[in-house]
Amino acid sequence: MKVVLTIAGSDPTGGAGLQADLRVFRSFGLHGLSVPAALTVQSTERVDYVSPVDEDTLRRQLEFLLKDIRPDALKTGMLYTAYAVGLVAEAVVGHSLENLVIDPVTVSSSGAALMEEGALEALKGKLFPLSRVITPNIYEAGVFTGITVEDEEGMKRAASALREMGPEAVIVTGGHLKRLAVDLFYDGKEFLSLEGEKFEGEFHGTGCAFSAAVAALLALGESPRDAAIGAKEFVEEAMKKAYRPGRGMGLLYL
Ligand code: PXL
Repeated sequence: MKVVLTIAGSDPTGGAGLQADLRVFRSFGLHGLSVPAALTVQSTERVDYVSPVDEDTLRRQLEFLLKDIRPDALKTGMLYTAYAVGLVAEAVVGHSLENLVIDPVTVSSSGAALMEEGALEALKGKLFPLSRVITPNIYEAGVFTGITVEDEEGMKRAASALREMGPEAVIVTGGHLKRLAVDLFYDGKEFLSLEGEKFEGEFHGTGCAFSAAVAALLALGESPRDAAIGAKEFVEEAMKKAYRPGRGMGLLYL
């Protein structure tokens, strides 16, 4: 059985973070490994508090696990600290890990910071160059490039600038654009627009589920392009069956 690793934050609601990632991996028939980089205190309404996993514990989790099991792909989500970014980069290089997918999370849907000061710079400088695919949403694409993304033209300009930062392919997810849910794939050769259904209401964890599905499909040997197409379909199906277990945002059926 193929194996995928997530290094991400814990979300007690199960809607995002490593709890969601593990369910996505299983949906693709894969075994999931999970290393928490931060614990969040949150409900479906908001993130209340974040506690990073300390550097020594994080290093030990990665080293002890990776001495035993070699994942076929890995994804990062909420790493939170600059040292977590550095430790992941060391693990990827040290173990020659392939198929790194980066979900460059910045803030939660409710506006809470999911990365500490300095962590975004580290992500861009140390981890983007080691990645196969990065999956920013339009807001995150703007944070990393300084380009305000308001339409498909802006998505193309941001995707080109992001690709210069090192990843083999970039998928800018446009679910937060006003009219359409268009995602834009770019691998340096081809711009591919992936149009999807626009769903009403607020959902939690769509970015996590999308990047986890990309990682799962890369582990299964798909190309970044086919992984983008497959992951989009997967998330759309999960959104059709979304449910609302609490008082806040809807969660995907993963
Ligand atoms: O959706 C981004 C995200 C990622 N990871 C964790 C989160 C959130 C959003 O709240 O809590 C752990």
